[in-house]
Amino acid sequence: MRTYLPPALAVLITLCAGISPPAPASSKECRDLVGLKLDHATVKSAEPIEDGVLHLGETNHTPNGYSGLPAFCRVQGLSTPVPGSEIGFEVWLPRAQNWTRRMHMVGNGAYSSRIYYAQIVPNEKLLLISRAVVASCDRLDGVADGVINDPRRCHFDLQSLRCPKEDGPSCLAPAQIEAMSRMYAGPKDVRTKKSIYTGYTFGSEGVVAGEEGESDALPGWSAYWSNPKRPTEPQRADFFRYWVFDDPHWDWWKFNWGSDIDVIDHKIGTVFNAASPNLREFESHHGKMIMFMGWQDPVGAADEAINYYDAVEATASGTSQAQRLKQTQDFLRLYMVPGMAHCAGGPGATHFSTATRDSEPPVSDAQNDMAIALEEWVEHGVAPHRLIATKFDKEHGSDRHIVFQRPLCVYPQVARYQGGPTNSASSFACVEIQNALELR
Ligand SMILES: [Ca+2]
Repeated sequence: MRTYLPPALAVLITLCAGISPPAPASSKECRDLVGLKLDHATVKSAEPIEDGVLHLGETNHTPNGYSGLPAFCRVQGLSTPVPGSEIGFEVWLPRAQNWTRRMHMVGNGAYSSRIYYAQIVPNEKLLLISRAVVASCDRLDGVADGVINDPRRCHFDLQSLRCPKEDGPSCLAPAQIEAMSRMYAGPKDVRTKKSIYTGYTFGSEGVVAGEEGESDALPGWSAYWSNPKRPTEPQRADFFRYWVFDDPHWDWWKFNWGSDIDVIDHKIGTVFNAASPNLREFESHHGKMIMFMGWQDPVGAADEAINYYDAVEATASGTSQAQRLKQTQDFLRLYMVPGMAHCAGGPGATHFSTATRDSEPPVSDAQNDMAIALEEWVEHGVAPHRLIATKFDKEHGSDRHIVFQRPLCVYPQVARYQGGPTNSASSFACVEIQNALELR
């Protein structure tokens, strides 16, 4: 019996030999885990979920509950590996006889180390820009579906939205154009002019999930780079205020895009940065990894996934680029997902994995479910190739319907429309980008 578990909890780990206690067989054994002796960790609660129905209550969880789960023991605890630490965790333990001997982990959203612009561009204008960008670049891929298949080919001219005279609701003032341009370009070190982080893609500004006038389900930059509760400062200024500079009176306006970057790297970079392209130890243990990234991600810039993948490839020993690509693809494959925002959602086909939130596919097999594709790769040596992603008319519910499907292609391949019904993945091929000109 499969014990795949739904996403959306902060940390979710099914049983793993070596790091977890034996799976409980009864409700009493489950509850008794509260007294379990662990090094540097305490089990705060252990609740048997016998009927497979989990209520998460009136919280920010979406949805606020799950049903149809296998019986399991829900364990919540606190880990304190070093003095002063306080790391909450949750473990779902399946019945021992049902355990597949697979571990499934879900991490919570990382604390991003980025300074961002003040709300110089109002939220409604971000949507205005996104709509204009999509209108400009949607058809570059041959299909008018509200999705920019490859934003690298989109070169929207912000000046086309420039206000003829004074600032207004349907145009951009010069300062707003300047702010937007900087977001697309990414921050540079003021001393060396070198890139600190890649820029954001066209289409990530305000993720447009509906027609104009309808409510847009996803906020884009407005949820991450500006703070609706404190509009005079960026969303995560407290990260720098307390974690980096340890100063409640720290003034984010005085951030220095040079020396302060050094302070960040020195003080917390060694703890927070997960950017090393050296995966040789992982590879040597026959590890397999699938990465995916939404092309419209407003949190992490989409190109950063490609940059990381390319950096890993550059560490391969092959003497030709083709050799290095093959060596890398033997254990690491990247899928760029058109029209997807941060990990899920967006105007594109974004349902392709039970291993992440809001992405449950319509079919449970290795072509529709990236999690199963990974299992096939690890357990049977069958590497994933073209996968299928699905766009539903709504995110949840048994009455949802498929709107269209698209192939997900192994980077550096991209999907290309070949003709035929545009709602069918079979109308698209995964092709190589012939040369850099195609990206212009
Ligand atoms: Ca399109």
